[in-house]
Amino acid sequence: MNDQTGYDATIQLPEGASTLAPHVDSLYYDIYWISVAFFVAIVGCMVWFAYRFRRKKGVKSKPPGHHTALELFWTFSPLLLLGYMFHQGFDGFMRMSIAPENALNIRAEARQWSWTFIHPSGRTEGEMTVPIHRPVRVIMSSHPRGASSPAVLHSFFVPALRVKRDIVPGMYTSLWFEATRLGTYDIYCAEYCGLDPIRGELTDAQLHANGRPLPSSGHSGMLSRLHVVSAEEWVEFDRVGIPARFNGDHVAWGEEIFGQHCTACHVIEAGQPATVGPNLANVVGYDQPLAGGGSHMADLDYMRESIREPGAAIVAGFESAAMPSFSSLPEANIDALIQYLASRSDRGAEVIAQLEASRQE
Ligand code: HEC
Ligand SMILES: [Cu+2]
Repeated sequence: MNDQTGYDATIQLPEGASTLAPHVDSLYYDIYWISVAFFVAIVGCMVWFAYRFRRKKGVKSKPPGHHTALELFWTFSPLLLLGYMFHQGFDGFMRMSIAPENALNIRAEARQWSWTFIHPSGRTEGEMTVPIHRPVRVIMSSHPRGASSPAVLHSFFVPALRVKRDIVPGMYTSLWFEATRLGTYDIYCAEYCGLDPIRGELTDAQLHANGRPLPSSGHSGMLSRLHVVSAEEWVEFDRVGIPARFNGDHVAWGEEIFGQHCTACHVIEAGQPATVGPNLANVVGYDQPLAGGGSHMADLDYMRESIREPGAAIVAGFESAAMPSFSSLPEANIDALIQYLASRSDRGAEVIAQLEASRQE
């Protein structure tokens, strides 16, 4: 699954490392060659006319009048070309804007003059790491650095991915991409976001290191890197262990996660009436009646699916309410949740054994 379809840099463009890159590049080259054709045609005619109709002794100029058909032709025929460019550009813009449903969510926080990336497990780094061949949605926001530095306009730009979008104070913006090539790529801020007033007092060593500007040099130092890694390295990178305070107790950890995300809609007390969603006591290990007839055993797969993709199987009697997807929770958190739910079921022992076994591997 790690076959790389990205490509090297050319004289004109940086390396292409995302599924969007071929689309952007082909449009770029189309526009480039259209421009070359017009340049040759227009400058060619100009040079030829300058020579052909140059001033000659004894020849008086006879300025021509209108040629309506010709004028209509050169006014309206470029519309076709412009229409093509607009269509292709808009198509690419829409592709970049609408992330697939199963995208990983990574938060990007911009400050004067640094980047913070919060990965799905909560792992927070100054550089971004993503798995190859997985759609990733970047959810971006601007933040004040401190009392003296407000939230300002920035722009997230990764040339190798061909994605760029502004980060506007007071709102979230997002884009998505799917990396197609392993490696490390530059991340820039592409919106001038200010210069530190103390800059004049800094020495060169405080402004640059290893040939790169440092954050102290202001906007131009607002640099970071994107690491595209294999699926295996990604699992290693974004692993979330059980927090130390639970001392290995997955049920207690699951109960905490349940309290954070689920109690708004679910009770988990046998005999209590259901609220928005079903009462989750005695669910694991029991057959669940489904909307539209039939039923499904609440085994480990069913439980994982119910939390990641609640729309896939709707519980009978709850057709009118919808549960949001929790697919952005890390796998370890979802498994802890399920272990907690299994501990609240008379028939949960088998699922608990499966979960414990899967952690041994
Ligand atoms: C906004 C309300 C809401 C929240 C929040 C919510 N759920 Fe649900 N849940 C529902 C509804 C409604 C259903 C029934 C419809 C369906 O099956 O999708 C449901 C169904 C389920 C089912 C299937 C139950 C069965 O009897 O088969 C499970 C398991 C579940 N939720 C677990 C969770 C967990 C775990 C969380 C917290 C991470 C959670 N839910 C958060 C509303 C919610
Ligand atoms: Cu910036």
